[in-house]
Amino acid sequence: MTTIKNYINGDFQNPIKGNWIDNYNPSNGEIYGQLPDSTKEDVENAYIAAKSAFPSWSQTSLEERSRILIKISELLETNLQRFAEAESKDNGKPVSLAKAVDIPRAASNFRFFGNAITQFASESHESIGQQAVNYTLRQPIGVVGCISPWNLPLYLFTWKIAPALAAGNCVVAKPSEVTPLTAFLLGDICNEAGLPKGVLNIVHGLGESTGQAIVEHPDIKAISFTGGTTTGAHIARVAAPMFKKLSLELGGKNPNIIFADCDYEEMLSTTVRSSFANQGQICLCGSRIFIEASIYEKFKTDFIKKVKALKVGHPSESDTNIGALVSKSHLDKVKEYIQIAKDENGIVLCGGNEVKVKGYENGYYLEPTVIEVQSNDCRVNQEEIFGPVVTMMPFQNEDDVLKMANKVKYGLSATLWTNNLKRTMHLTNQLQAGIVWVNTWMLRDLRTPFGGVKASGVGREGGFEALRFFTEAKNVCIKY
Ligand code: TXE
Repeated sequence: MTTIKNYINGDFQNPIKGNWIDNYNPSNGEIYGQLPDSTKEDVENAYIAAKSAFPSWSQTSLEERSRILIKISELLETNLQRFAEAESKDNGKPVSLAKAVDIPRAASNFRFFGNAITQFASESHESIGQQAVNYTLRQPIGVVGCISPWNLPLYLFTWKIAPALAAGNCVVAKPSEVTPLTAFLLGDICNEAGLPKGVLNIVHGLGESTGQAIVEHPDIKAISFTGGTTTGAHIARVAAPMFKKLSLELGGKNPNIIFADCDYEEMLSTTVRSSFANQGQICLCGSRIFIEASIYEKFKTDFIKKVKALKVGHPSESDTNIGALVSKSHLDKVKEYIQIAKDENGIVLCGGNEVKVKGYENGYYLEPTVIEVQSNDCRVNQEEIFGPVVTMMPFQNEDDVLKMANKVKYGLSATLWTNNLKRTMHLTNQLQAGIVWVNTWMLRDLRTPFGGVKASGVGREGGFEALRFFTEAKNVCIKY
């Protein structure tokens, strides 16, 4: 059994009240360990450690901060296999995916912000004729809270922690209680890299107790959250009256718009990936596919053939394309949406069934599922399913598809397949999203702003946007 502990002030600690939560392995449905059911007392201890470490860390030179963050990055790379296996065991994703994406990106997050902080500058303004000069200080906030979800556990956990630390803050962080393992393993890496005690503190537990305690803590001045829209709205209600800085990266229901003039084979292979990568548990997945009517039947035939060739299997198998969903409750939620689609006259073109993987019959496996829908207004086109399920329907022209793409409460990302420049400029300008990919998907440059509009959240992560979020700007005006 793997016992996960809180990482507070550089040490591993049991929850003060002595309560624990079972930790499941999605690939076989078995309990493989436990994690702390931390309370506000544990959060207070983490806050005290962070507060004590802040004066020194905030005055640590940029070169030293950079050195330590890059060292963490290097240690994650050295421990790639161990972290990838841990991530897969906790989340159900294929080890191959964790090795290729999750852990390398966690390492990149630390390396990127270890470098970015040495280039992060602010501006000055000379008040001509006033004998005055202004300069802007961008000072660290103090103790900040980072709360992350279960779909890309270490990837998203470090996407918040790295800029927070780089900017000179100290952190109280909570990973999802569903996937705590790699966050737990990160503690040793931080100690080995020489991160001073108390600069990063990781408290495990449930959202409504441990997470809530972080959000409502009066002296944790900023909250960076990634997770569901409902939870994001709740956090905003708690934090807003406390005037905390908030970064909310929430859900998505992203359109994948395919015109007949696209590079067809590139589009087809990428669309399989954008539909089912990570079992469809990425808020950036293109879960609503819109195909120009002239190629609709051809696409339907070709796409279904490729989807049927995907292998649902144990995450440890090198040829597994689709691993286990993250939990029994999530599997049931996704299955419920497939039933809703049928009730709304959707046609399940392929998939839709649970899979019993030999030897792992209690694991949470589901076939990749494609549903042909009659209207964009149906529930499976309006609500986030967050599983290996996509819908598809034809469109007649640009105006038709733009209306449908934007007619949803979310606005995170969009994908557009066309070689027509005028169409590209028009649609990318009009799509209601924070990220628009043209003739690609999930191509990420960490310098770019990351986040959504509407119900997909508030604020942007990435690049200098993240460093601005984790600092307070102060204008100093000197008359001479
Ligand atoms: O979210 P939850 P999940 C979205 C994705 C999906 C969801 C999946 O689209 O909707 O997140 O993640 C903690 N106070 N994105 O189900 O339940 C909880 O313990 C404080 C969008 O995990 O919101 C966990 O650590 N914290 C994103 C975290 O919040 C609370 C990418 C998320 O849990 C809390 C990834 C509370 N009251 C997923 N309740 C993007 N846009 O990048 C829960 N938590």
